[in-house]
Amino acid sequence: MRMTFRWYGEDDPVSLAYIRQIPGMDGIVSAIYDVPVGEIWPLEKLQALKRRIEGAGLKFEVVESVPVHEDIKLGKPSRERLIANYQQSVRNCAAAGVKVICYNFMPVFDWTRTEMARPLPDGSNTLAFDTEVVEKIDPGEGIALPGWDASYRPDELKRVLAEYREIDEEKLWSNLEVFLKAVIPVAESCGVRMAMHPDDPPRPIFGLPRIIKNRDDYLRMVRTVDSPANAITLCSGSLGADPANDVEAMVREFGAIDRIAFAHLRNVSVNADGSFYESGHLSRDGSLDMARLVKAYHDVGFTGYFRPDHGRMIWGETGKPGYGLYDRALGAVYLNGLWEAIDKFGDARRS
Ligand code: DNO
Repeated sequence: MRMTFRWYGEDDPVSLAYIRQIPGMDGIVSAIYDVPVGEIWPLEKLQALKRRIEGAGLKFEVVESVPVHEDIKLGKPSRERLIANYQQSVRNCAAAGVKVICYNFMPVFDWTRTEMARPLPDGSNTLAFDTEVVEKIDPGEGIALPGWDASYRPDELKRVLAEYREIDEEKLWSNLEVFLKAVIPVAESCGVRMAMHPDDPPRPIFGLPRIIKNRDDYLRMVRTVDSPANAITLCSGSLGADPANDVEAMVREFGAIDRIAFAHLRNVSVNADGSFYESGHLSRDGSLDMARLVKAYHDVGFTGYFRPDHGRMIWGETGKPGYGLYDRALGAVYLNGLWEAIDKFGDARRS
């Protein structure tokens, strides 16, 4: 297991120098943020990012994310050019030493929350999702939710949502299949693993289809193109937001066939109606047993990348919701602590 930390580039209020000081920190997860979605990530930019990160004493082997253009998900004719661009971005990432590319196939919205700073009893605040609030929203009337990709103007959002009226889950699957069949062989040939992030939360929202929500979806995905390069970003917090998902069993099943390339580890406190808030990382703080999860990774001999996922805002820190320094650093240390204890004292030891 290699411990990594997400860094949003020069605009990130958290500095590489501080990240370096987190005990056990090995690498940075980052992206090129100033290239429009669908265009090729230039090799020079990737190399400059790599130099910057390595100059701070950290590795740069994981990208999160190379975004997939909506036209690819919609299966429009322009996807041919866009997929060719994506293939070139994958090659360029590989040429810059990247080993894993995290991506997702969620229509229109990436992760969705209804609150960016819900106060918790201990004085910290955190990201939260209230099912009732989301159910009351009529996307046709505009969506005023914090945090989601604000790159759409209201009229554009209406247009893209209208385009998705034609796309049901099966259509989205067939568009994913086209994408995987084109991109995975390229990734495989240049030594990169594509790692699909689950839908967050793992259910359809705003009437849009969502197809990477649970074990069966991932099984279908990995079977679509049988290659080690067709891999998973197993995000415990996203999948754990559906109490029906047995996240530990997923780690064991997909870990055993070596299809997990990247693990996002965070805890969530989930209600029966699917509402949740992002708790501290410890097992006792949320609905997931983090020790059992880490044990499962250890048992399957996981050699990929871990990252502590979102943290709460603690100790008065302000910044990008979910991506402050302090609570994520605590998460990293906790996860490293669990790993070391299991490594030394666990019954299913592996080297
Ligand atoms: C949120 C992240 C997601 C994730 C993408 C992966 O904080 O987990 O935005 O990076 O869905 O493509």
